[in-house]
Amino acid sequence: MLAGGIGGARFLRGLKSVLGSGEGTDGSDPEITVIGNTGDDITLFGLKICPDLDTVMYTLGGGINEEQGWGRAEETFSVRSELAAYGMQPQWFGLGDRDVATHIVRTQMLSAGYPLSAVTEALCDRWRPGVRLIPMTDERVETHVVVCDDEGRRAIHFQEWWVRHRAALPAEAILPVGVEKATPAPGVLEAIEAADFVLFPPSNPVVSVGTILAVPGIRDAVAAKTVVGVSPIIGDAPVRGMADACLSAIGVETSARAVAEHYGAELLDGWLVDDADAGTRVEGIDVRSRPLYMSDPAATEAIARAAVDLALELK
Ligand code: GDP
Ligand code: FO1
Ligand code: CA
Repeated sequence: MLAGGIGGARFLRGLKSVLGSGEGTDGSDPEITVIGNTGDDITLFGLKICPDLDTVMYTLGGGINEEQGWGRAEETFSVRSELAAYGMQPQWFGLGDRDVATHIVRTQMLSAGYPLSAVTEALCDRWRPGVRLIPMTDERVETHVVVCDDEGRRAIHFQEWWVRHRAALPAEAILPVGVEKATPAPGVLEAIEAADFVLFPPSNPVVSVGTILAVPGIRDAVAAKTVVGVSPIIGDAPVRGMADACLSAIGVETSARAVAEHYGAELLDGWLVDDADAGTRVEGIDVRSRPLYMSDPAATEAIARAAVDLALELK
């Protein structure tokens, strides 16, 4: 599975209960491999932060703030207030005390020379997410957004656009900087090639799944497999977040049909849309409708089961 943050992590909970996982057996032969998006990554206060990897790790490992969908449960913000008291910038990004420990471990291991994939594995030794979580690449890729306002036309980090401006500054372009020179992390292409099928959870098609697919080699490897996706768009809006602003930036309409067309029939074999979008037709893609709100564990598991069943049917 390719995964962003919240949409990917929540879907994975359902998928885990449908498929089981390596955890509990010998742990070395997991049945679900997750290729995580690292385009949202940012370095602040000298710390390397990987929001989407952490969201998957905390969600599956039982450490997530459930209401918020990202960050640690029962978080406190002493470090944040102390940094602010020193006048440290930026102050628009909230780093929690518990979360900071993760970033310190990650940053220290990276400085010691370990690649991000090895660091992620080490962090997962604590959280035991029950899936194999691999970053899309070990190289630095950071999504930037070209915006234009009173301060002029400039590129800002995706997190500044998303968190500080709540994606309200119109984006002229969204660019995964560094992606063209990046290579898939060890195990990524091997996992895709060995997979029975590939699933796209209801993750952001532009800055989550789109960024992973932009790493040279990944799109072709995925296209060679049976691929089933779950629409993050229901009706004409994202279920959560500002994915519509990302889609507008790349000239794609916010609808389940337009997102499937954007991925294209070369990539997608099957596409699940919500019952609200029943009747959606996309040339070359098998579209099925069913309820797509991950409102509780049973509903989420039923969505994952439908995705797996469709993948097995189309294989
Ligand atoms: P992020 O990295 O935290 O933004 O998370 P992802 O990229 O993995 O997923 C974000 C997408 O998940 C958003 O576009 C939402 O529309 C979608 N999403 C969130 N909850 C649901 C849900 O219950 N059902 C569906 N179909 N999509 C959802
Ligand atoms: N999202 C916010 O809206 N505000 C924050 O202050 C914030 C801090 C943060 C810290 C660690 C982390 O892993 C995620 C965090 N997020 C925050 C979520 C994050 O910005 C995103 O929603 C994404 O990267 C988009 O997927
Ligand atoms: Ca993300």
